[in-house]
Amino acid sequence: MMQDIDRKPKRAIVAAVQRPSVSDLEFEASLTELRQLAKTLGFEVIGRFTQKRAGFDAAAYFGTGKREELRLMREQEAVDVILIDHEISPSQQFNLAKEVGCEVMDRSMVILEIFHRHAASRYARAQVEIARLGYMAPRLREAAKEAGPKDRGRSGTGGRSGGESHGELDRRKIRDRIAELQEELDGMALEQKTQRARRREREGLARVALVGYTNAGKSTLMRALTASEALVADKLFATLDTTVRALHPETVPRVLVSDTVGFIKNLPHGLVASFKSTLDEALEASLLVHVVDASDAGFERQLAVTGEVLAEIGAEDVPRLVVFNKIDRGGDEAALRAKHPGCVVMSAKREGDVAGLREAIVAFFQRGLVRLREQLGETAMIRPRG
Ligand SMILES: Nc1nc2c(ncn2[C@@H]2O[C@H](COP(=O)(O)OP(=O)(O)OP(=O)(O)O)[C@@H](O)[C@H]2O)c(=O)[nH]1
Ligand SMILES: [Mg+2]
Repeated sequence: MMQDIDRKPKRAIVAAVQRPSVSDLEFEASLTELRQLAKTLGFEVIGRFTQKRAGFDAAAYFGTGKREELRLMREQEAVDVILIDHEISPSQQFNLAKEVGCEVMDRSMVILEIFHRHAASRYARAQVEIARLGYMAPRLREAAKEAGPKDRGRSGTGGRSGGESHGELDRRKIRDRIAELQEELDGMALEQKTQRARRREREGLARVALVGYTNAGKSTLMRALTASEALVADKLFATLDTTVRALHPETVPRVLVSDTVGFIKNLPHGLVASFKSTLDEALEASLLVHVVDASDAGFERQLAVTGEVLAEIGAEDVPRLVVFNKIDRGGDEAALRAKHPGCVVMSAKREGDVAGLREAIVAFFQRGLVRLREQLGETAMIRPRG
């Protein structure tokens, strides 16, 4: 799709239809986020294009007149790619690209592309490939439909039987590839499960997972809490694989911390499944540390999105500690404390604050130990949830 990393950056514009139900604030926050996503992909965002409309145009997302305007803008500004801040249908995407005359990517495709570039492990790569193939399949169908019956006459290679079109062949190939990848993933998942069980036996059950919106500072906290080298970057979706390390210096009980993939609104469907398995690790935690970027104007929305995803993956009952991070950059500490009793307000850049968070985590598990000693007499272990 986009292998031209070495060439000069693609000139992109962010574009969206604002429906009446969406407030200006919400609309702008979402567009800003799309800009950040584009930046993460190395695009140069040179402008924006928006329309207020009762709904999306069924044929091509923007209304007829607006499409013409967009075509002119594309010409004048030498735009390479238009980024749409919604998930649009394959035919809307196809029609819009044809009319405007350049590549059109929707929000899902942008996110998938970032995941594709950042996936490092075999496991993450296979998950992202499945999601991408699932996204591409209906779009290839759309292109094949457009190519029409001419397509049937062309000679192909490989096991193509008589009357099968390229579109059908591609679809079959995609299905086979997805099945193959799924099998590979199942194997790896089993392996990971065994590893986790072994670790549980060896290390006990004091487990905490850092979860939250992308770029909230989870990996930064992971580094600070465990003195490890987690990848920290001012990029969206820097972390795709779950990593696990012990709290440092060591504590009683020994507490394992895992860093996890970040969340975002309108996560492509295919990726929700990937999240589920990547987050299995987190689901086994006895405590979720929900990290929120308090300095972000849209933090309330990020808080809500994370809550929704956690519910979707079945983690709503795991005890949760809400951490408002990046308070050194802004945010109203008093208001946060009043609205979210029991929360931690901090900066990952301040040693004292990190120590405070560490104490809060240890205290949680020590309370668990005391409770369990009372229940069981001597065999002191932290009880897994459920
Ligand atoms: N000023 C300030 N910056 C912070 C703080 N915590 C993290 N950052 C910065 O925020 C950016 C994102 O941090 P990460 O730790 O990579 O965020 P993450 O939540 O792991 O992000 P993903 O892996 O993309 O989901 C980095 O540039 C950090 O240096 C903080 O408390 N204050
Ligand atoms: Mg990270």
